[in-house]
Amino acid sequence: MGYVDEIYELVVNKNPAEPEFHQAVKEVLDSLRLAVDANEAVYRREGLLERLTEPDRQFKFKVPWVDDSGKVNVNTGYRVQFNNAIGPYKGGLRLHPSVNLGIIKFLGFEQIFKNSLTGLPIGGSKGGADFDPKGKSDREILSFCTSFITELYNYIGADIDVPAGDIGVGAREIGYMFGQYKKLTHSYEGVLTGKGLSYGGSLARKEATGYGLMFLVEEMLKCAGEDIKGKVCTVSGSGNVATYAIEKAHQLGAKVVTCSDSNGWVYDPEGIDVAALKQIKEINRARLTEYAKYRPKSTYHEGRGVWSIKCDIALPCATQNEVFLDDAKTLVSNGCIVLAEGANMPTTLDAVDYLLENKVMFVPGKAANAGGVATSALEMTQNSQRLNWSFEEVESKLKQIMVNIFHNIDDAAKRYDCAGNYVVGANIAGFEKVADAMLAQGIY
Ligand code: NDP
Ligand code: 2IT
Repeated sequence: MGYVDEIYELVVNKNPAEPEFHQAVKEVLDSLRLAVDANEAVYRREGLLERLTEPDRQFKFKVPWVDDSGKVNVNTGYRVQFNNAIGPYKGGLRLHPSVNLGIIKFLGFEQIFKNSLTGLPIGGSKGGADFDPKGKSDREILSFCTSFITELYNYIGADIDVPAGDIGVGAREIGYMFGQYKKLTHSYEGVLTGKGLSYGGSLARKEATGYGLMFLVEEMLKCAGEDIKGKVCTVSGSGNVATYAIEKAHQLGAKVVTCSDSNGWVYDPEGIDVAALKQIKEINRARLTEYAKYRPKSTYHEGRGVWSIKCDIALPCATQNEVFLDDAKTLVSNGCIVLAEGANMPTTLDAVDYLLENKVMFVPGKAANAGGVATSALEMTQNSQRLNWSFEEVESKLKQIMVNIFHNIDDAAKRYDCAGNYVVGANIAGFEKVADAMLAQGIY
């Protein structure tokens, strides 16, 4: 058995009941095959893949908090510090009832390669809790966030591990955590990113993941001799990534006709109204069922269905495993030419294979959604310098980073005779720098 197959088997045996973690590791290891084969003797001797697939450390902790009726509730918090070969640990926090250790590990593992692809000095980590923010009052969110960070603050720091947002965590949650961190440490440091603009946040961080996704897609299409202008896009999700992907897609002249939440989806043939979406999601914190009030020509459908709509470009921006093989078949038969992952691992492995076989330009999340964490790293730089850059300055740096990512993954794929396979390209390009840094730093 080859080295990568041995390591995959080891990971599955050591971490049973963590299917999302297995899936993420399988995707990476399968694409590293060629790069690993070329250096197998050294990598085996140095235990490189064993070290890469085992988190440096993982924390699991109790998060007691008080609801508005006065009752005490208890959730489970996690932080997995996966790898800091190229910089301090960096990665988001997810608050969703589905969160468990395996999900946090898959996200932390992906983050290693994503962060490497940004070209910036950040290692990989992820955290969160099985807390459901839906329907909670501001005071309940405050109670939860205060308790969560009161434990987590022991393990993080501006040069140690810098959390940020993910599903269920935006500027409100980051603000509550930052306030409590300050109180506990008597310090004012850039320990979290995605902060509000009045206390150290970066302009364009809120927009960065969705904008970055579209900058990468624009560049990829340009290199393929296509124009993003006039293309029809389908988007899933209606949170941070989805909203700003739609906004930038429209600015670039494409038209997005769908969005969704975990209950249902909207089809708006004239193009999603971003102002209405922001009002519903960011201000009212309401459900997409409200969208038709703003746009009478749109339709709302219960359940799943975004991928049944004919499109040129599919942009899953909700959560993991939301594009299945059947969806991939529908997308291909409808003439879709691009699927770029705004979310982390939204496409199942068999669906990815099908898209690649059918020559759809498929860009994995670790490349396509890296604009969020890249801009977090720019926020860290601004905090260290005690400076704030303008929106235009941050956005232009973000665009350059996404253009560079596309060319790096494209080149890496070509180097290994896999032109157009951006899964191979992204994994190899992300891996090379981390492997080099790990080997240079001895055994840890
Ligand atoms: P938000 O919480 O802002 O939005 C999440 C959206 O996805 C909501 O519309 C939500 O619907 C939907 N969703 C979440 N879970 C499910 C589910 N199990 N089934 C169906 N729909 C679901 O999160 P973000 O926009 O920040 O994150 C979206 C994705 O992008 C995630 O995969 C995240 O890891 C990834 N990502 C985020 C980055 C960031 O900077 N925020 C950076 C890079 C990647 P509902 O409201 O009904 O729950
Ligand atoms: O998945 C991700 O890259 C994020 N949720 C953003 C992480 C960050 O540190 O900005």
